[in-house]
Amino acid sequence: MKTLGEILLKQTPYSEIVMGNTALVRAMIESHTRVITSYPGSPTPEIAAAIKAIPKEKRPFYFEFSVNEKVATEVAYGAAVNGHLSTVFFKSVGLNVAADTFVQLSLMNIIGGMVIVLGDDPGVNSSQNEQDNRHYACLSYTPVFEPASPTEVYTFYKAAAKLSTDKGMPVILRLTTHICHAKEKIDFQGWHARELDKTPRFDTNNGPYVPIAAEVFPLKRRALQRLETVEKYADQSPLNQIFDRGNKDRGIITMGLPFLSVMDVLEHTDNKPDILKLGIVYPLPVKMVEDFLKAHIEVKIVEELDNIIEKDIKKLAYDRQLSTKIFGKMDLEDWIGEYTPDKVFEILKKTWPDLLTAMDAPKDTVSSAPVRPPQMCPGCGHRSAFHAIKKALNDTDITVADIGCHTLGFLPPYQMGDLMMCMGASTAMGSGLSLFNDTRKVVVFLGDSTFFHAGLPGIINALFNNHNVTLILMENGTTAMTGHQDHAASGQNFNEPTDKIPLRRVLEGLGVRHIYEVDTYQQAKLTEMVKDAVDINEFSAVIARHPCMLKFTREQRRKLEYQPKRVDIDQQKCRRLYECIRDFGCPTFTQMEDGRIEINPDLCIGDGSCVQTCPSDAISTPKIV
Ligand SMILES: Cc1ncc(C[n+]2csc(CCOP(=O)(O)OP(=O)(O)O)c2C)c(N)n1
Repeated sequence: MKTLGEILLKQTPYSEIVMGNTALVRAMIESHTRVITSYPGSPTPEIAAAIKAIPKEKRPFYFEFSVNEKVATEVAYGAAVNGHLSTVFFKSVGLNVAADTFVQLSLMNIIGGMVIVLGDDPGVNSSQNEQDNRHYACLSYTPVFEPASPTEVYTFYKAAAKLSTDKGMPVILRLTTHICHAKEKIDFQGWHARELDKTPRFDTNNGPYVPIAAEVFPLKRRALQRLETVEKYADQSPLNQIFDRGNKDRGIITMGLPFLSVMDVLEHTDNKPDILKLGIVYPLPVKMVEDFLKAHIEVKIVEELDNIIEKDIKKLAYDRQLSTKIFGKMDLEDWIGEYTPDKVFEILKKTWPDLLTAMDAPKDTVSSAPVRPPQMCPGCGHRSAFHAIKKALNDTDITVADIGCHTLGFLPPYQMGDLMMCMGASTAMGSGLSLFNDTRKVVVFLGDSTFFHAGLPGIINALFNNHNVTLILMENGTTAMTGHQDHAASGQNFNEPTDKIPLRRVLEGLGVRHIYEVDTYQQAKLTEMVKDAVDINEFSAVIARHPCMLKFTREQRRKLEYQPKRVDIDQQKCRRLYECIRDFGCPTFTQMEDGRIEINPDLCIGDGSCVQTCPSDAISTPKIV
């Protein structure tokens, strides 16, 4: 049996069932991509997991997790103007962080080529919003390729990399959650390793690379001209496809996941509409769209999230004075959520009530699945922290959450986190909340990965402008929420061990005068520290530390060092006060029908953080089972 790493490096053609995210890695290898960067975020982390499956010394490229998406984009750009085909990937909202750099890319002559892989998240499976990143493409004159299947992830990346290299311009490969995670049998082509050319090729003659003032107009002109050439390229490209059913009345224009849903819904329908499936969604293949409109009396645009293509197509029809009746989004609901088959069924029914019958309605396979509320894992240090911190605060105090596993502290029973925005925003929002506020303490939470990602400017601002905020740094040694990627305080980067950048020393270096530090399992101590910290009328910080227990136990299992442990309930001592479920809230505790509390043996990891929470001393110290 070959390992995934061996499969990805295979030189001869082969077929394999893989995820879209894995297919992307093979496409990057075949395209001779040399530098790949990222910051973790769903739905993209499995791209890095596939990269990790290739031993470092065998990787035909360099990969790093950078400290945030902006930095990742800059590293990839630097490599690309030095002649190396590069790629940066991150999640939807990552583009907001990268934007200041990203929007300049199209002005530049990116001699090596650069593909920006976006993991958009229609349906908000794991994001704080449902933003449609195609808006950024229009804003920055950057072409967008949008695959509809893992096979297309593979072929579209290769086409995007070629276009980018040929034209020296950035190209976006826009993936969405289910395209990243779907699996499919893909026929991969062969690949031959090339010697890595280490000659630095950066040359200012390929520039200018300094876009200021008067330099910008010619660069903008060139970006627009390039986009025009891509429009012509799109008209010829096999990535845009027509499914001709000989229907002169009705046509559908669609792309990506919605295309698959359309095909599903129409499977048994008579009189199927023709379909124009766009693979290049920006810029539009104008001639192809015009011909498609002319060939049909009515055309429906089935487009997930915003009505970007609808507007372009309606403008085109207006400019060319076409009489085709064009249906775009029809009500508010059409703007929201993933275009799964059931949704597309409703949308097509609204448009053409006679097209579909109840027989065509997709079977509901989702609503029968039990709902699982999000919660912290058994043994999570954040739970212990919130349990202790809650005791230090008044009900009127304001707590500001940030993004990470600790965000879940906003849920009952802790309810720590009255507001939340995006990565790194907690300290500065807390600063604002502290203004004209002498009575309600402001406590903000920040994870350690987020500290480096976008947390530091808010902290520096709070110090610089003397804001009265207590920062609680939830240090668990990893980027837990997205799958345990290392960060600058982990002592390890993606490729090798590295010096830790300790949070305490950074805070000291910034001049934080009041720093407390404690393991979150020491709940009484943490409560006292937080009380002290909020009583100081200036910026204070508490480092609330405990390793991520999910990562810890997984590593122990891998090293065959894991010894299953468990706590027990002494039913004689238990006074049924239920603090364990009501206030501490570890999912391990189960209340039985007769009122007893029992331990779920499948969940308990025997960390013992609960022992101190029982006023009846009924929870035993953990024992090996
Ligand atoms: C701009 C942006 N990039 C990436 C993400 C995905 N993401 C969600 S939480 C998180 C980091 C969490 O790590 P940390 O701050 O250490 O908190 P932990 O989950 O370990 O508690 C990331 C990268 C995001 N939401 N926004």
